[in-house]
Amino acid sequence: MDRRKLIKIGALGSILGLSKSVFGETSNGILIKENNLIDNEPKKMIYPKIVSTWNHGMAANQKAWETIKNGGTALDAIEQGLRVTESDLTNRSVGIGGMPDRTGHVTLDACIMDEQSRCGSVAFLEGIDHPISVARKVMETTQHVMLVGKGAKDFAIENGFSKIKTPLPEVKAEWKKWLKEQEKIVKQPQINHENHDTIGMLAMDKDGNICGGCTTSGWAYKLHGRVGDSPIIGAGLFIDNEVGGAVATGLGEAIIRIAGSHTVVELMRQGASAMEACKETVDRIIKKHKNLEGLQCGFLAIDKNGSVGAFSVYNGFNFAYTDEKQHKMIDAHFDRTW
Ligand code: SD4
Repeated sequence: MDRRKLIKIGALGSILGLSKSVFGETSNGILIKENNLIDNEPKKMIYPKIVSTWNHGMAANQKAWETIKNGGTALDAIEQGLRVTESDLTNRSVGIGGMPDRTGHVTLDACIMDEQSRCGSVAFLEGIDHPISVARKVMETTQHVMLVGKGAKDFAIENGFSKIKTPLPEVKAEWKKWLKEQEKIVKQPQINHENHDTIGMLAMDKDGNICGGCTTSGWAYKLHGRVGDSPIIGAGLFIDNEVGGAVATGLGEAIIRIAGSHTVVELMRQGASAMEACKETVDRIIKKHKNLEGLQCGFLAIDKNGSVGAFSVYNGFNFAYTDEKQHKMIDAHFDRTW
């Protein structure tokens, strides 16, 4: 995006009274960029920082931060951080505690990408406790990017990952209850903002290198075989270390349709801030969908200068932010309210 267009958007934002909410700078200096519209000089905020989606990001960021502080790489931080969420058996949308598809199978999706644009991914993986680590193994030890289903599971077992029986008993009981309620009526699976809880994480190290990861059990009661955006490089996650990184959460089908995370990164390449890129990508989703009922999607991004932005279709999306001085939740900006 060129300077003239930014100024145009800035002026429009002011007319609409959006300048503070969309382009303003927060007290912690995370979001940008009204000033940059004038001086066009992005602020450098390069120091280690971790961001991740939703409340469960706090515990994950904590571990990721410790990993970096103990000499780990940004990639180690991503893996270790996301493993915390995957290990939480009370989490119904990430890892083996996740909700099953409509046939009772818990199928997990995850991917990881580093500062050299190396990436690994697993999808439709069943009964393995750490999909993010399997994704890293795919990236580091194979010639491939993505393994799915039985092949991914066999690969995990060959590489020493342990098998876990899923669904967990309490999850199975919930699924059985759901099945009963359905009483053979074939409905579209419902998605709402309460069960949008995939974790996507971005980490920047002290040299400004960016890595990212994403892990989920996906849409509860999805059709058997459904894979969302989360394991798809360019949809659920994209990193280009020259430009920045982005992760997505929400209705995967809508995110895939516009190659969401890749779109965010490409907009940053054209000069948009992390915040502007997330907003414009959400705008694109809104434009492509006639019916936005229940269609929540959110993007979280970090640009090469270390600026962070997050934007969602509806209110309610938030993210965990961690650096040397702060460890806290921040609400994303949004287009509309529920
Ligand atoms: C999916 N994007 O499988 C995931 C779900 C999600 O927060 O992000 N929930 O479509």
